[in-house]
Amino acid sequence: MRTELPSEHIAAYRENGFTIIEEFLTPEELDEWREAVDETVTKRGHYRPPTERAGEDAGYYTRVFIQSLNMWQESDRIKRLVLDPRIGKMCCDLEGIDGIRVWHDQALIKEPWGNQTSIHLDNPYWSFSSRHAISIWVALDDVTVENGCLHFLPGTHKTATWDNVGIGQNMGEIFTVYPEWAEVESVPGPMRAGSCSFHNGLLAHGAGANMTNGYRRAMTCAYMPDGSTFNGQRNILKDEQIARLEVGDVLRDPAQNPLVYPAASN
Ligand SMILES: O=C(O)CCC(=O)C(=O)O
Ligand SMILES: [Fe+2]
Repeated sequence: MRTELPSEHIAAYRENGFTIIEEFLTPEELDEWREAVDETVTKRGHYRPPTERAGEDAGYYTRVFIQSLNMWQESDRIKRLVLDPRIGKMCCDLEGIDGIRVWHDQALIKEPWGNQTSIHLDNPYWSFSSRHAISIWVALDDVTVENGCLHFLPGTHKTATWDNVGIGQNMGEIFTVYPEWAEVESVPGPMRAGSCSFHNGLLAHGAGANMTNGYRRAMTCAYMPDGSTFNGQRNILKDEQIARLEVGDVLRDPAQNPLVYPAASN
């Protein structure tokens, strides 16, 4: 795993809100990430044959990607990957913070001919509000402009607020809230399998449609700065968790938001 972060990378990340690390995983590590993700997505029944998919409700969102959430909670293999303190340290160094926890992991698999991921912000959906939320996005396949690579709107994390528009079917819906961003030149992030990107939780980003007959598999994890507090939004929290939380409580349940770095006792 390529964990060193030259200071230019850190500076560019803070300026642009994202950075790409080529050849992040070794070929052996890439095999493990692919197998661990495929194993859990298959076990959950999230992969379905195209013939089966074709017959069901062709809702737009089910055709954006297969989304498999918080796989670390049921797979020790995935847990080892997304709770790797080396990744946690990279997140902390990029964001200039001392500690980080998991918010949620997610496999995001664009199926052949999958719809686009419209431009959006991540953190306004989540149950904590922080300018230092950060996600890793690991390419498990070669990701190209043709099969739906990410596109970033550099610098938008600096002016983003928590005003949100849902991820709708219109690529540019977010510009109704942030009209000034419509002028920003987007940067595509094609990557070889095993490379990764990090992006800030308030950076505007999206992905193109998958215009190919192959899968575009990515494994992602969103991380939350240690000490973040509940903002009252449900997002992925369950009823019993919401019932125990008051707005302002620190989110530190190790079964939901384990500490990744520094790797301590939670
Ligand atoms: O993979 C995609 O299409 C979108 C990914 C994304 O929005 C994210 O990782 O925050
Ligand atoms: Fe996102």
